[in-house]
Amino acid sequence: SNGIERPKGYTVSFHYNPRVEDHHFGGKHPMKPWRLTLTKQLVLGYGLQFAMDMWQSSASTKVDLARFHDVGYLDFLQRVTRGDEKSELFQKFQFGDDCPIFEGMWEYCTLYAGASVHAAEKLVTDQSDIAINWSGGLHHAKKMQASGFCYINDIVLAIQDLLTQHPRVMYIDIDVHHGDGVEQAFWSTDRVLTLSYHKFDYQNFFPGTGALDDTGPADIANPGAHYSLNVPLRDGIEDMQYIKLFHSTCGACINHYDPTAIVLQCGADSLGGDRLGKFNLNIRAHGACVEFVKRQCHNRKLLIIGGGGYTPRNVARTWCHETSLCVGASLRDELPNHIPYRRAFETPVNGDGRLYPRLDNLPSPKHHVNEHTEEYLRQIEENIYEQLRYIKG
Ligand code: ZLM
Ligand code: CA
Ligand code: ZN
Repeated sequence: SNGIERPKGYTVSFHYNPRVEDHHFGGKHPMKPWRLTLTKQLVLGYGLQFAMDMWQSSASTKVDLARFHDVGYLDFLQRVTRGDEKSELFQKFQFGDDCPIFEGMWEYCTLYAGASVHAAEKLVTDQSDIAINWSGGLHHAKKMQASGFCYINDIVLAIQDLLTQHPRVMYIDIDVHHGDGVEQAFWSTDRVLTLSYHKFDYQNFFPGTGALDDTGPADIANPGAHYSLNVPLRDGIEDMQYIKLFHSTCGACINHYDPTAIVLQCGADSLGGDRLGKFNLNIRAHGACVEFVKRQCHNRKLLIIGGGGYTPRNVARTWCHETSLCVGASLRDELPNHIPYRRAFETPVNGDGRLYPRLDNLPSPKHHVNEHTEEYLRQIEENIYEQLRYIKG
């Protein structure tokens, strides 16, 4: 088994359905479910399946999805076909270039949601301590609105399941975009604390929400006021800065809020060289966040989900690395020889057949000038500590 063993003292489960990866958003759309094929090939190539419970999850039913989503919206999502782009409901539910109608869309949505719900169920029934679904993490979807490549909010559904057993769930989001759909869904409860790290540039970077002082509707009658925390960043943040900021702010939040379950959205568009992202992170820095959260979870359940990530070979590298962190294995830098899509990783510009090429100084798509001063980062830290004073411990 390649020297990969099951972790001692805890169980990791991997939730996946291969049918999810065959869907296409069409033409040049940046979201490529095929990145999940690459991820799986690396995970299997390194033998990580021997360290986890591997589950083939089934599709969510409409009844499952209706625990969060509007039934009229679900009916449309299920029935709409290409050619309906001119319809009134297409407009109403905010479909468009970001969220196109494509063949098999309903199956795609129910499969990625099904895997998150199944993962949450394994945690709730104590069959698993860390559950992974790389096909989920679609954090922008709203109750009755598609948004930012997301149609169904699998994260909200999974958190709802965790809430049946857990008094406090913390949601952490390291995708380069703001986790607005999850934040909004739990705006009025103090049983979910959301914390998103993202590039923020109002009107110039999607979705434009998640400023430092966006902490939920500050209504004295709202128990959820102050339970949405945001870390707005600029372009080009680097490994050490991000890790330091993540450790201090996320660590303080976990200590203070003391959740019994944590959901970590691991969007890989915060890596350097991402087609849409603006940060300069390397794979190990992104992974350091996962490792840090895992280390806080000796007596907590942990749900690990995917999200964005638009340079498929690096998405696959990162999520394979993070799977290895979950099971406590270390992987060699030289990629396995016999993986089906080895060519996608092989040329110098594709990372030279290595698992951990440097991503922060790539000429393509582009290097981002670092706009973060130490003073800016210090102010964010202070602000987060200040906001924790409004949150019950
Ligand atoms: N136009 N095609 C992150 C979601 C980011 C909104 C600007 C659409 C794109 C992008 C789509 C082929 C997550 C916006 C963009 C063009 C209004 C966004 C289709 C290129 C293409 O070539 C493209 C025809 C498309 C979309 C770029 N869209 C880049 N950024 C964002 C949404 C999702 O990672 O957080 C979680 C999975 N949308 O900026 C526009 C304002 C629509
Ligand atoms: Ca984020
Ligand atoms: Zn994103």
